[in-house]
Amino acid sequence: MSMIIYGFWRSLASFRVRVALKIKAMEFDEIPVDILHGEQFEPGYAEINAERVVPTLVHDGYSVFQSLAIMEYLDDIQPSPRLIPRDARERAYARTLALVAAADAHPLITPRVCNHLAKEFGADVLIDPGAEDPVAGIKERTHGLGADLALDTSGTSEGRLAAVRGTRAWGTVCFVGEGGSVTLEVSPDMLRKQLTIIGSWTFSSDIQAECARFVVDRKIAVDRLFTHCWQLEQAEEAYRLFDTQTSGKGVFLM
Ligand SMILES: N[C@@H](CCC(=O)N[C@@H](CS)C(=O)NCC(=O)O)C(=O)O
Repeated sequence: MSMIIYGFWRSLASFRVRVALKIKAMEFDEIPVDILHGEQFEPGYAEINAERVVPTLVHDGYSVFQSLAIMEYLDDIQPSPRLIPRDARERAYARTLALVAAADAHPLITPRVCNHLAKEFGADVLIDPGAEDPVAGIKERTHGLGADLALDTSGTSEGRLAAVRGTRAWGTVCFVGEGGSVTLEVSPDMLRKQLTIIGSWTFSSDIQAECARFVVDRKIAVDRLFTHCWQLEQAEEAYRLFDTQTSGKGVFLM
C-alpha cells in the first residue's frame, strides 16, 4: 500500500491529516509543498490538487483533498480506531467542532486570503516574516538600503528590532505598539545610521485633521478597517469594550 501526503509544516489542514494518520498508525510519506513560496501554483501540482492547496492524500494512486474528506476516507478504508463517532449526536458534535476550525476560522488565515486582503488594503509588496527574514526581505526590495520610514505596531521585541534594522541610514522608526521592551546594538543599529526613533501614543487634533485629508485625497478605503461604529452617546460602552483589547478598531461618527 502506498500512502503519500502533500503537505506543509505550517499548514493547519496538513496537521489534521497527519494527526489522523498517526492515530490510525498508518505509515505515510510526506512531500512538502512550500505554500509560502507559491509551490502550490507550480503546474505539476494542479494535476494532484485542482484547488492548489495542501493537504492532498494520494492512496495507491487515488488522490483525495479537503482535510475533512480525507478523514472520512481514512475511516472508510481503515475503520479502527474511528475518527468520526458512529453515534449520531457524538458525530454531530465532532463535525461541529471540526467545521468551526476548518470552515469558519481557518480560511481567514490562509496565504491566498491574507495576500488578497493585504492587496485590497493597498500594500504594494507583502513580506511574510514566517516565510522569509523580514529585514533581508526589505533590503532586497530597496537596493540593499532599507526603508525610509518604519512603523512598528506589534509591540514585540522582534517586530521593533526588524523595524530598526530594516530602516536605512537617516531614516525614521516609530513605535506605536504598547508594552514590552527591545534590546538594540546601539552603534550599528542607531548611531552609525543616524536613525531617528520616536514613540507615539496619541494624535493631536491637527495631526488627526492631516490624517483625514491624507485619507480623503488618496481615496484610501479606511471604512473596512473598522470593526465598530459608535455614536457619541455610546462612548462609555465603546471605551469599556476598547479596554478589553479584544475589539479591533472603532470609530465615533458624529
Ligand atoms: N478546507 C481545506 C483548506 C485547505 C487550505 O486552505 N490549505 C492551506 C494550508 S493550511 C493552503 O494550502 N493554502 C494555500 C494558499 O492559500 O495559497 C482543508 O481543510 O483541507
